[in-house]
Amino acid sequence: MSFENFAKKISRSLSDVKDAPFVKEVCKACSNMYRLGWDERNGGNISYLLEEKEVEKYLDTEGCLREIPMGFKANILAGKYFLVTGTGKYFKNVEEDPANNLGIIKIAADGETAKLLWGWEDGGRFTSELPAHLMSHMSRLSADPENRVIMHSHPTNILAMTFVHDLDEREFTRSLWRMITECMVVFPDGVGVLPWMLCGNNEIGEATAEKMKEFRLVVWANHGIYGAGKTMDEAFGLIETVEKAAELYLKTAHLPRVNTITDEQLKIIADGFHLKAKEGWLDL
Ligand code: 2HA
Ligand code: ZN
Repeated sequence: MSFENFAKKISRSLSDVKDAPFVKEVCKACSNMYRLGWDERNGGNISYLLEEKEVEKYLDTEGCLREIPMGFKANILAGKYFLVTGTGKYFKNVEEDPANNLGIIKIAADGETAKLLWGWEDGGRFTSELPAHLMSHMSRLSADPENRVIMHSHPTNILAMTFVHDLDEREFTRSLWRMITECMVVFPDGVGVLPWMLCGNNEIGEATAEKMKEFRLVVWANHGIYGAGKTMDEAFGLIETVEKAAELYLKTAHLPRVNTITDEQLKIIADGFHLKAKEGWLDL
């Protein structure tokens, strides 16, 4: 830290960012996701859009520990702050060591450089999936200005389902909706599905962001899922619900189907909760 920044920190008596509620939320989410078996080794990543008024309680928002090129342009995010998990970092370790496993970045005015304000103290950098995250933030913000969280992970049953189910997103969603009555309530807008693609590059980022204009959930076949939300709970809860539905699908897919939730009943659920099922996705 430069003398100037140090002086500012003293004069404004900034609190320790490790105690910030947004850092604690990400730590807790990573631990929960690890315990649920969704994030083996370095699998999974989270990005959390922070407000300046939250960040400035803890950090000098004009400071910069390092500049890290992003390799893509995110102009409309210039000046925005994100708490992001690091590349190669294990979710199981985040809670005990947030300063090495997480980072807080500010997107520079050029829209293609990340200014590191805190974290990755061992010299690390943001997740390899930053393109998919920031491009998805741009898409979700255009659909919902209050969106703040993008979350990626590898839940076992969702992944397994992509090996045995048609990847048509209408059919995939309908199979999930039928598994738990709550599914229609939680994701009436459905689930987008991408075919297998190489991860960690701008191409899959662009494809994910295109789906995120329409969906808060995007399945990556044979890889995992992305969830978006206004809060950590919303993004987590969406993935959790799809994962449970996928588990039920796999537990019953090979058995004779004696009962089901019909399309008429799916419509009754949507109407009952004043929600609208994705246009044209119910056969009525
Ligand atoms: O960060 O999950 O998709 C590890 C991954 C890549
Ligand atoms: Zn992944």
